[in-house]
Amino acid sequence: MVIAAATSVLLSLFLQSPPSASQTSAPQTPSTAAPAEAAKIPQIRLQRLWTKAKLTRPVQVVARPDSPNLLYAVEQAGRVVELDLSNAEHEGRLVLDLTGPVHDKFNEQGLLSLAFHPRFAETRQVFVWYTARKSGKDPAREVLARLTMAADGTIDPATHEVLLTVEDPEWNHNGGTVLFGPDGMMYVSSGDGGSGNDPWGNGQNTNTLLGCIMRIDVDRTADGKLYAIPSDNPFVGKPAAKPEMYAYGLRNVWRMSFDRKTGELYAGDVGQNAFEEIDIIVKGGNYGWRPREGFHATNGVPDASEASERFIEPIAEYPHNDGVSVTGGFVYRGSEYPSLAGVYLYADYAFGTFWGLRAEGGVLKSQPKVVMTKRGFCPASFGEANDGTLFVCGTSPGADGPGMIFKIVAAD
Ligand SMILES: [Ca+2]
Ligand SMILES: [Ca+2]
Repeated sequence: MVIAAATSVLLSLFLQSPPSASQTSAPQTPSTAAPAEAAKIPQIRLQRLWTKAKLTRPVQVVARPDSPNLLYAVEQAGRVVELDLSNAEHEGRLVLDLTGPVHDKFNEQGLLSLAFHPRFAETRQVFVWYTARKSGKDPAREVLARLTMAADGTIDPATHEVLLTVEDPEWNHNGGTVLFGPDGMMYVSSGDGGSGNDPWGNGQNTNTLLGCIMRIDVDRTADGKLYAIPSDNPFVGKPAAKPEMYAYGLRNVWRMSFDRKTGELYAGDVGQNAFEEIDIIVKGGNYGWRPREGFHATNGVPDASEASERFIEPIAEYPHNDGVSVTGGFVYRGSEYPSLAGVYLYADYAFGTFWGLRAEGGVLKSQPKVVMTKRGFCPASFGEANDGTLFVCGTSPGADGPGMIFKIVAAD
């Protein structure tokens, strides 16, 4: 999936003895800690759901906006499985098989994300982001597509309409999350194209849709496309820039989410060989890749020795002693666990370490704290129910084991 390293390297990582909690140091950041009470971050534990559901490589779990109980597991190969929160015995129901157009030959390829339209009850629209193979005149690419859910809850692949494609030179770094913001716009994260160390310079190139976060309006059409560009997008009318672009300088934002209380967009940007980072994405922001990785200059790139006004620094990072592939999560806004309120949870896909932090206005208020470690579990994605309950899905043991979904529970 979103591993920075090749699978063989990942396997060697699993064979190393994992770092102990005492070795897991908090990132060095210039922020000062908030008062102790505000800074408290509880430990969490995971409560397994749907043990009878057979899931293969679930990479996302998404709530349906018009239902309190229906969740959808996105399987990387291209299937979507409906699960009912009111039925612990639920075995899951296959509602979409998109394995035809989806290409998932390599680890980071496949059906990567799904989003329901914010007015889903009215539109019945769902959106997907996936990798597609080179075919005829079509290059290898990422595809953003729209489908329509039928009254019986299934999605006919024949309703598939392609909104946007991004040509992609390599199998790795394909983004990507598709989701809607509080402004009703769609946001999509892409990867820098792939290989290693961004050999094409896509991260700093505003004239490609690789290495960025896009923002589009899927409720309008314009210029012969099935979407429109919001007039206040930061690169509208600028030379040598894509008007879809909202923020750039990103290596591979695998998972991102909006804080439903503050409207802030949190993104986990997967690092190269040294640091994983959490960013708060703002309009027009340049997040530094490839000159910077986490809070650090990268080797061999001029003019990157210190942060400049060109770059927005992350709010948190962790070094590759502590993990190698960040899975961005959610800010907890549910009511069931008041101690978790306002905590942003995220994890490392390879190490199974979970952290919590608190931030306000783009500034870190509580240093990241390890809130749980589940070795051998690969947390691919977090998910959020309509009531703010958080979930995490992934595979265990290793990347090819059975797929599992857990509810996140505050342990203290
Ligand atoms: Ca790629
Ligand atoms: Ca960065």
